[in-house]
Amino acid sequence: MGVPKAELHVHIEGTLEPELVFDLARRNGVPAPAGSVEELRARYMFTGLRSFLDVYYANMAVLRTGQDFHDLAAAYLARAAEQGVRHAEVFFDPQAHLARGVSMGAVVEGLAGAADEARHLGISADLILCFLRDEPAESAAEALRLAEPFLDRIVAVGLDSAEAGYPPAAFAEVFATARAMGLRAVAHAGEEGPPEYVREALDLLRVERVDHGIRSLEDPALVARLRDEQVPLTVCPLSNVRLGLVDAITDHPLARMLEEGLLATVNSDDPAYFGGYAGDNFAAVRSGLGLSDSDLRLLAANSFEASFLPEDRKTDLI
Ligand code: ES4
Ligand code: ZN
Repeated sequence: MGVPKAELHVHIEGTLEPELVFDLARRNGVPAPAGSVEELRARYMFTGLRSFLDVYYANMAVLRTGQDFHDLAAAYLARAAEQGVRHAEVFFDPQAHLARGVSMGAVVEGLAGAADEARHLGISADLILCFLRDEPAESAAEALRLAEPFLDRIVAVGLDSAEAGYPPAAFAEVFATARAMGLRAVAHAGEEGPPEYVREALDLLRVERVDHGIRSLEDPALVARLRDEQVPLTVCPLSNVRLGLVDAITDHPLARMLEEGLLATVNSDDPAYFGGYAGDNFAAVRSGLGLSDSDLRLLAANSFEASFLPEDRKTDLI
C-alpha cells in the first residue's frame, strides 16, 4: 500500500500500459504500433528524453475517444490508489491529441469523469494542461483557448516535451494569460536543460513548482534560492535513471536535494515506460539511497504541502 502521498508529476499518456495500447488499437480499428505486447515492451530501452518521447507520442495515437481517455485515467487512478496515492495532479498533452483530430472536450471530460468515479477509491485528481515546448507558442495559445469551456476541470498549466534548445521564455505570454484566467502554473525545467531554464521558469513563467529541477544542483546560487523560497521540485527517480540522466538509482541526487533543504517530492513521470508507479519510486529511493523512515515521511508530507489542494484538505491528508 505504501505511505499516503500525493503524486504531482505524472503524464496520463505515460500511464498507457502496452496491454491497453493493444486493446484500444483493436477497439478503434487503428494499427497497433508493434506486432505484440512483448515486442512493444522490448522497445522501452531509451537513450535519452527524445528517444523516449518518440515512442510515447507514437503509442498515444491509439487514444481517440472520450471513453479511451476515461479508461486510461481509471486504470492509472486505481493503480495509484493501490500504492497509497490519495491525491494526484495529472498532466495531459492536448496539443498531441488535437493534432489527431481528438477534441479538447473528449480529452478533458474523459479524464475528469474517471477522476470523479475514482473518489470512491479514496483518491482525488486534478488536471494540469501541459503545453508542448517543442511546438510554437501560438499552438499553446490555441490549446488554452480551446480549454476555456473546461476551466472548472483544470487546476494549472504546465510545460513539457523535449527540453534542450527550448527555453521557457517563449511561453511567457501564454503563461501570463493562463494565470489571468485563474490557473496555477508549473513547468518542466532542469531535467535535461540547464539551471538557467529553471530561473526562466521561475522569473518569466512565474511557476509555483518546478518539475524535475535536478540540474539546479549544478548552480549553488539557484540551490540557495530554491531553498530560501521553498520552491517545490517534483523529482522522478526511476524516470531519470531510465532516460540516462542519472547513472544509477544509487547515484540519484534526491538525497543531496534533501540535505540541501530543498522541498523535493517523489513521483513516477511516465510509469508505464519507466518501471514503476509512485510507490515503486518511493521503494526505489528508500533502498537505492538508504533513506530513513523520517526522510520518507518528509517526502510524503512535502507532496501534500506542494500540491494545489486547499489548505484545509492538505492538513487533513498530512
Ligand atoms: C516527459 Cl520524462 C518527460 N520529460 C518531458 N516531457 C515529457 N512528457 C512526457 N514525459
Ligand atoms: Zn514529466
